Amino acid sequence: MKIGIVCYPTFGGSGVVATELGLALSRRGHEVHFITYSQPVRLDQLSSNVRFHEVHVPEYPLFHYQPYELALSSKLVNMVKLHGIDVLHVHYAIPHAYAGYMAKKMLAEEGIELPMVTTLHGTDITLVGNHPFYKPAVTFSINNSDVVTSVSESLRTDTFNSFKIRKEIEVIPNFIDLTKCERFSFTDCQRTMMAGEDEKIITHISNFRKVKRIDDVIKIFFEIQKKIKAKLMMVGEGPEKEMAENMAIELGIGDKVLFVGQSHEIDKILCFSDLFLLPSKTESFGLAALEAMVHSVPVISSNTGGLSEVNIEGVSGYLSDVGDIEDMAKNALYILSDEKRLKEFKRGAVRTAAKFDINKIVPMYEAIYEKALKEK
Ligand code: GMT
Repeated sequence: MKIGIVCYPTFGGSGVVATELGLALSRRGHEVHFITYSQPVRLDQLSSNVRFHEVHVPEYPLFHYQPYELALSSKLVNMVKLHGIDVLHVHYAIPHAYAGYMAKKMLAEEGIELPMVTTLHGTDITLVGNHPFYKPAVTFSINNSDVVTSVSESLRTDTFNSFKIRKEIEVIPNFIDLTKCERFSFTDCQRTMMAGEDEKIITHISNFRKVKRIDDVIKIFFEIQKKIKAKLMMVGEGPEKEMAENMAIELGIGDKVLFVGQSHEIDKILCFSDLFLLPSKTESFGLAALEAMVHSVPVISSNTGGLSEVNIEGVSGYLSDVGDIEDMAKNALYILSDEKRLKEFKRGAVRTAAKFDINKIVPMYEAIYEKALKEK
């Protein structure tokens, strides 16, 4: 099959899922075309089955806002015609589902039927998409997609609760390559670069937006380090980073909190981590938690959105109410303060991650594409 994938190319979860999916599909023999404004960050494997088409938005003095959707839909039309793309898969409703729908309509005028699958990822429904300025367009583009999927049961429910949706939404959870750890040599870990032998390493990875409650990450760690020797690794960039850096210094733990910025070495960082913190306000799935779990890192998270579908209470970690720093710190200390218990949770984390095996989930997308093609 020839599959066109539209996504955000940045470090965000939806872009990571879209890229990993495209790469997996290409390994299964499909021809995959990524269409977006710059090369997706995880698109690092050369293959004749994978192409990247960059969307350019020419500057024009009259434009206050550059019309990206227009450029994207035109690029989609051109690429579908040039490469004979069979099916379009757009990730994150805004503005991709809208641009995809326009491309579909333009192609239909020329007698080309292009089925479109839309995958809802999170804030396109729970935050941004819900804003009255976007809501009618998001509702319209979901209802006019040929197939709609969501990454968790919770997101599916949120979508039906917040929008007037006439379509069925199929849940296809995010996935992980379970061989990641086998392929990654643990001798490369270099834990000693980051912390002393007697220190535990606690990690948080995100794009440091308000929704991630970065201040809670610092506060939880502040409580933990009062009782055990530990370092906190803060991985990522975003609007809340400076606030967190100041907070760590004000709390007198500046030397224990390492802000490492955006990293291409997530596997290495997780390999030497003992615990992962994800106290988000909302989280439709929590891909970062799953990535931690596959590396045997237990997760302390909030119990919001789809997190309870990923992080299993008492097995892969613990879940607390949003903002309950005391409970999160208590649970973290319970796991970290006993080596035997920590090992059990590490095993529980990998076992839980196995449910999201890439080899089980990618065929679900293939089945969806087949269905969309049959209905065309
Ligand atoms: O960062 C992104 O690209 C999207 C982002 C968001 O804000 O919607 O992440 C969402 O999609 C990820 C991949 O499916 C999920 O793992 C995240 O839980 C979800 N983020 C939120 O719901 C806050």
